[in-house]
Amino acid sequence: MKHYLDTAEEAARGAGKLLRQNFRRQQRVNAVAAHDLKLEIDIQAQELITKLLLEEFPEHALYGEEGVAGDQSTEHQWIVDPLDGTVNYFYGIPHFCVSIALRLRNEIMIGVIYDPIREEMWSGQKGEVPKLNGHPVHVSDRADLTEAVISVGLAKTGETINANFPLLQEMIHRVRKCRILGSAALDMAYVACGRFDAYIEQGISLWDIAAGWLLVENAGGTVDLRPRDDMKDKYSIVASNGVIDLKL
Ligand code: LIP
Repeated sequence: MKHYLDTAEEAARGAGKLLRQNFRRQQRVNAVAAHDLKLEIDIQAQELITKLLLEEFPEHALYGEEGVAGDQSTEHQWIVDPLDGTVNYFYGIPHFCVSIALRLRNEIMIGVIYDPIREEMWSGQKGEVPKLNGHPVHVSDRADLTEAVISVGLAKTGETINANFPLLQEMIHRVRKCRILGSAALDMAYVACGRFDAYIEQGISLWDIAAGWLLVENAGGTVDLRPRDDMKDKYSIVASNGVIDLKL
């Protein structure tokens, strides 16, 4: 597992360096939607990660936001979001990351999230306390909802905004603060190290939260992930420190 983790960190650093070097430069936009953008650099970052991981592990497969590589039925599948927080990146907002997870059969075994601007690397393997830049992290122990700071994601379509907005309206009166920062993977990393007490979002993709799922659970928190019947390949997620009751 250690070799998988080291290689995942190396791939995250490589993609992170590419994103940092091109940050706040002219970006090639491949697709525009009302609440989302697709950038060429998303694809370049995923190509770099795919090269670094599948050259080291040719028998593995990769499932990413920008496409798949290898036989998806194989036991080892890397789940990758090469640039989580794409809209932040395009607008020069320094809140985005690289997210890499390894699924073995049906279990997430490795999780790495790298913020190349703050140079923060969260990494962990199943059964071990995850680390932030080499230091063990743990979820917060805040149980009182009125004192909580939570993150709410609105996702990226009119449909998902309509699904998430009532939750935001409800929670904003129950907690101290709600934050909408635009990167699910960093939201999960922030729950894992106790910066947020919880993160909720409807209509999220597996690549946005797979690495964070492992980090939050191994840092003492809980993750409730449910497939959405009404949205293809989308999930609803409630990630928390495990002691707070969001009363959802
Ligand atoms: C983003 C997620 C975020 C969500 C955004 C978008 P992307 O992922 O991390 O939580 O609210 O709509 O889905 O598209 O930047 O990889």
